[in-house]
Amino acid sequence: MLRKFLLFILSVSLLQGAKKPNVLFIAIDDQNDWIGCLNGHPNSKTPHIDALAKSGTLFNNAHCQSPLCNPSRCSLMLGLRPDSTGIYGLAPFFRQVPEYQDHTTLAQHLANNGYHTAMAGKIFHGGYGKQTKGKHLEWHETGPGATGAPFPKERLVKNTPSPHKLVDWGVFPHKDEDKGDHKIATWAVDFLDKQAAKKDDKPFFCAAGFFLPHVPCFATQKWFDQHPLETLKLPAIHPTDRDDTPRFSWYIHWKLPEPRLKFLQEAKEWENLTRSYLACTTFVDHQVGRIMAKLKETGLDKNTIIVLWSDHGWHIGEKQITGKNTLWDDGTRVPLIFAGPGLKPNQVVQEPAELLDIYPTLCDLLKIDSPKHHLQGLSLIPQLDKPATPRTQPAITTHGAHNHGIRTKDWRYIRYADGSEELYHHPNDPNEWHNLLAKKPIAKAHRAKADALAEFLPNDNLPPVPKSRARIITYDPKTKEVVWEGKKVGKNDPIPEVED
Ligand SMILES: [Ca+2]
Ligand SMILES: [Ca+2]
Repeated sequence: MLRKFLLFILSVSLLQGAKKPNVLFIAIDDQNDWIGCLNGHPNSKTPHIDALAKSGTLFNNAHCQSPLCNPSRCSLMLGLRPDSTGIYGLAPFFRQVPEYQDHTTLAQHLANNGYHTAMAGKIFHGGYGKQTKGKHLEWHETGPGATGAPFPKERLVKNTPSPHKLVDWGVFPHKDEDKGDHKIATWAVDFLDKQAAKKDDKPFFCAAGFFLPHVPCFATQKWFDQHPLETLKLPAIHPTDRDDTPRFSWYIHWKLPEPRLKFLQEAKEWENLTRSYLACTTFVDHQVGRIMAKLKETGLDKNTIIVLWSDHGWHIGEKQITGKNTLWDDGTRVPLIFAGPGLKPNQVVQEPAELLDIYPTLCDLLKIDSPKHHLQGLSLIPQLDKPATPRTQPAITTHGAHNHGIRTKDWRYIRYADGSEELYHHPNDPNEWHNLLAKKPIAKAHRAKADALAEFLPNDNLPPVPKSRARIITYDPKTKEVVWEGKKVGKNDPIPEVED
C-alpha cells in the first residue's frame, strides 16, 4: 500500500515536472561576503539569505569576473570573460560594441526557449538593457529601475574627499516603502502573484536586482538598531598590509571617488560606514525575505529555481581603501546560491566558482541547450550534485587587460600587467595579508605554486573596446607607460588619496 502511494506521489511530481521550472534571479549590488552564511563579518545579519542558502547550495568560494558593475554584469549575462570582450569599464554597454550587438544573453536565451522574461532594478549596469522594443529586446517586461533614492536634502557625510553624490552613508529618516529596493521587491511580489493566477504553462525568468548596499548606504534607524554600536566590530586590517603589494596594485584603483581608509580614520567615519553597510545589507535581506515569502505563499516555490548573486565585493578599510576595483577576496568574493526543486538542501561548496558559471548551469538545470556561441563558464552541476567534486579550473577575476586574480580552494595568485605578482595561502592567511612572493628569496615551493597557477591566466587580454570609459587602466609593456582613465601615471607619482 505504502509502495503504491509512493509511486503515485512520484508520478504526480513527474507530471508537474512536465512544465519547465521558473527561475527567480536575485542580484545584489556591491554585496561583499558580509552575509551571515559567508562569515565575512561577525556582525552580518542576513537571516533570509542564510535560510535560502540552507535550503540549497551555497558556493562559499564564488568570485566575480570583474570587480566593477558593468563588466561583471556583461560577463555574467553574455557568458564571456571581460578580457575576451574588452569590456572593462562602466561604459560602453555591450550592445554598443559591434561584435556583441547580436549576442544572445542569458535572458534572451531563456526567452528563445519559451520563457517569459521580466526584470526590475539593476541586472545590467545603470539603465542599460531597459529597452523593451526593437531588434534587441532584452526583456519581455520591465519594472522600476534601480535607485539609491530617496536622498537627504544635504549630504550626511559632509567632508568626504570626493563630492560624488553617491559617496555618502548614515542614518537617514525616511519611509522604508519609498526606498528603491523596497519597490523592486514589491514589483517581484506582484509579479509572482500575477504568475500564480495565470493558467498557461509558460515558465518565467524573473530578475530582481537590488541597488543596496551600493553607496549611498542610507538606511532608517530600524536597520541600524539591528547593528548596535556597542557590539560593532571593525573589519580586520593589517596596519602595513600594502607594504608587500606591488605598486601596480594601486594603479588598478588609482583615483576613485570612494575614500581611502585614511579619510575614514581621520574623520572618525570608519565605524559609521561599517555600520551603514551592514544596516543596508540587512535591509536588502529583508527585501529578499519578502520575495521568498511570496514564492512560498503562492506555491510557486515548488517549481522555481532560485539563483542569488552579487556583482563583486567591496572594501571597507581592508588594504587601506574602500570600494571595488581590486583582485583580492575583498573585491572578488560574492554570495552565490542555487536553490529550488530538484536541488539538494544544506550544501556548502568550497571549490571555486565563477559568476560566469551561472549561464551554463542554468541551461543544464532547465534542460535547454547552451547557445551556439561559446560560453566560457563551467556548469556547476557536478558541485550541486556532490559539493566536494574538484573543479578543473580556478575562479578568475580581471580588471583591465593583463591584470588577473586567480583563486583556487586554498590559493590566490595575482599577476599585474607589468609582471608584478602576489601569492596568498588561504588556510594560513585568510585575509591575504602576507604576499608570499614579496619575501626574498622566494621559497621554491611558492615560486612553483605561482608558476602553476599562472598557467590559468587568460590569454585574450583584448584592449578596451572603443568608447570605454570610467575606471579604465592600460599598460604599454614597451614604454612601461601606465594610463588611468586617460591620464598618464608617473612611476614616482604619490599614491593619491582621492580623484581630482
Ligand atoms: Ca556593483
Ligand atoms: Ca600585505
